[in-house]
Amino acid sequence: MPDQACTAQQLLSAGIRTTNSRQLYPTLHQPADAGLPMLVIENALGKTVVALQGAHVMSFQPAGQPEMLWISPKTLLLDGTPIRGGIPVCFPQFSSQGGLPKHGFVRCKPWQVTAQRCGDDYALVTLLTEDDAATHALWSHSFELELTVMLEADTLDLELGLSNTGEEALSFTGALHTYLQVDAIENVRLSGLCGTNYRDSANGGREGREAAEILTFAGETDRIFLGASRPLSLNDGAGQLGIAQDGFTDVVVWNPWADKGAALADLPPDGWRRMLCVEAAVAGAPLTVRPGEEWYGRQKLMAD
Ligand code: TA6
Repeated sequence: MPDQACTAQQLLSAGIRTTNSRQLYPTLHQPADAGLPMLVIENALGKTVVALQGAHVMSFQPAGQPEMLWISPKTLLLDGTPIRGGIPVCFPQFSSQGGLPKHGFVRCKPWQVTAQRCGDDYALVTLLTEDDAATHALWSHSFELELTVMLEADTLDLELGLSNTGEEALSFTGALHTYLQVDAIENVRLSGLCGTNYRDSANGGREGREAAEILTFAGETDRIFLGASRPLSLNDGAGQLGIAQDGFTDVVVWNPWADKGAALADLPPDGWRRMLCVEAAVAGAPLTVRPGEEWYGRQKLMAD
């Protein structure tokens, strides 16, 4: 079927619907919480869920396979509060690399749905956020930021698009801060980063070059792999996931491990054992987008 906007009937058969987080995640609310609006794509290809707050992908479950993303059972789905897990969109600042709120401000902002499309072998939704009075109070630039979430057979394809709609050049860092669900972190093997230079955020920003053919995990890990562009493969003993990216300059790999994990109020005591963040990022150095120009970054998760 050619690429096209869906009619209401086609949306229904493509399994695209809106709901409230209270229906999907009843345990992640206090009794008085109103819940957050969520978009669900659920059809023969599998399932993905996207919160309108932050265009935050909550779930990716290919047909016949387990859930690929990890959501903390202690996160609260509350207006204006970052969600722990899934795929936070971090923009226009990665982590604490500047004076903005950590990981920028779009992860707590409401986004609007601008497109819903489907074909025989895909279904997608596009969400948009842009500058407003609240963002101008923090950051002077005018921008449009779009995330397209496309479900295909065994694959989730995320494309982040930035337009500079202002009169001045803007510089940004950011990430798709993907929390992958793993069986047990001690059994995880991640390949594709050998020979890549990194900055070790868990070690005062010390620089090094990755010598291991396969990364394994035995303690806190928080590394920015600079200029990493090869596809990655993650194996946790229970399954395998391919991870590819484009446009993003770096890969960030993060697990807080037990001590730092215990300091995070929205992580359960053993939460750190069940997750690994493999992030498509612009974190080594900011990128600049001139007035009227655009930038695109993509991360693809491919289940075997
Ligand atoms: O991407 C890694 C990182 O910057 C870590 O240093 C860690 O702080 C993590 O993100 C989570 O950040 P958050 O603000 O969501 O707790």
